[in-house]
Amino acid sequence: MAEIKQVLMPDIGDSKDVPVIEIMVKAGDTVKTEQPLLTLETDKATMDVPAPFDGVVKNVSVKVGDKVSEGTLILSIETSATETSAVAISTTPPVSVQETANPPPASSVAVPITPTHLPNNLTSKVHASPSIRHFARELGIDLTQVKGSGVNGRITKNDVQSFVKTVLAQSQSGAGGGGLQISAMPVVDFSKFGAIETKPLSRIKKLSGANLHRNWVSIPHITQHDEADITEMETFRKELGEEYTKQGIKITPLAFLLKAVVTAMQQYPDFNSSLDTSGENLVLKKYFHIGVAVDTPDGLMVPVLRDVDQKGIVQLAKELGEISTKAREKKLTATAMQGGCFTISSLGGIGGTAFTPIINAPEVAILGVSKASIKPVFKESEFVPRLMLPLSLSYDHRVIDGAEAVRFTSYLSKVLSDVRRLVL
Ligand code: CAO
Repeated sequence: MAEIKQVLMPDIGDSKDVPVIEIMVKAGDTVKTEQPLLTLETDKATMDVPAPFDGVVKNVSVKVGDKVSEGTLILSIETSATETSAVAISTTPPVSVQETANPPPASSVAVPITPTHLPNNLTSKVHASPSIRHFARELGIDLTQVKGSGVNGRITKNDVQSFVKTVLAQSQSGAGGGGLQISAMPVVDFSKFGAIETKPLSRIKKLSGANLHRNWVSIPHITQHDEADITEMETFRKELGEEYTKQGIKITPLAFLLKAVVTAMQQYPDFNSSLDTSGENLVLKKYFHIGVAVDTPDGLMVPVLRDVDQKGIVQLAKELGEISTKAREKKLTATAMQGGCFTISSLGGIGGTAFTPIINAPEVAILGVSKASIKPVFKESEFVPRLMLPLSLSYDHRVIDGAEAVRFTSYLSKVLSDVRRLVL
């Protein structure tokens, strides 16, 4: 049969009129033996008063700020039939809680108070009960980071839970991640300084933004700049252009770049790899699918050209035209953007002298291309005008060393300077 039992304050040594600083239960709560009911604070320690047995709290007789001494009624608990019979044998008179230092007689069901001693000088910035400290330890929370909302800045369970929620929300919103401690962006009311208008980001920008951010913060990027003398390549390209324009194929420097990049990847196979999930092995790919960044009105898209090693310049130029049109008309399928080994981002049709492209993970490198321009180059004792193409190779420094990167760009530059090498 269920029975209602009173829980009284036990002997707490010399301390009298000890303030209750936190109450963890309320009427109706089911409690288990040793579950903390409330916390007291003497001038030397904070103590949790645990439940002496399982049951349901019927009534809490104290409130935060009340002062309790030995014998004060704390609360009453309704025990279940099984519990009652077990307790009945061992309890006379009403159940009380006692300190560990003063073990209860065998016939009692007394449960020890669990004290945490404060430093002698009371300079500890953290005010939290043992149960809260235990809770925080389980979650790996450093309590010095948590702001207490209880009496005298005491940290409550709610404070710890709110702290965890805030940290999670920050990492999900991209404010940090992977253990990075990044302070939140300042919130600025721009309208205080002048007229403004709010324009939502496109769906593509939102999706690619999250990936770009992840790649930027999680990959140690280095960008190697170089330039290639494409004077002869350009003469050849123009000759081809005259021939193929009639067939509706536009041959831009990018078709040559695709082919030259693959030749360099064959020479330096680490550029055609990805780190496996353990981060301890490289997965080397034997195929050559190259992604091309395409600027569309809705944002950047990266369709992938398959088996570039098996295709000629004209075929690549044709496919380039097709995929960029599809991208701009939003007709690309998800599959068309998968499986890339390396990416080329060409801004050469627009301008610029160099930039630092962001690696398209899990690839390990990306080639940025800026606008070719005629420059004086010192050759055989005189300056001659040459068409120079700026190259910016960003690479994952966990996989590729600086020396290998500059060997890659030097090789690429050599191939572009003499495109006959593409057929070797
Ligand atoms: N130097 C000088 N001229 C160049 C050049 C270069 N590196 N690359 C292209 N050009 C020329 C082309 O020959 C063409 O000239 P003509 O019309 O006189 O023949 C003109 O610039 C325009 O070329 P294009 O841009 O139409 O073609 P492309 O093959 O070079 O590029 C594509 C195709 C889809 C990659 C490009 O249109 C594009 O979208 N680029 C932007 C990519 C991007 O946004 N990257 C940024 C990623 S980081 O945010």
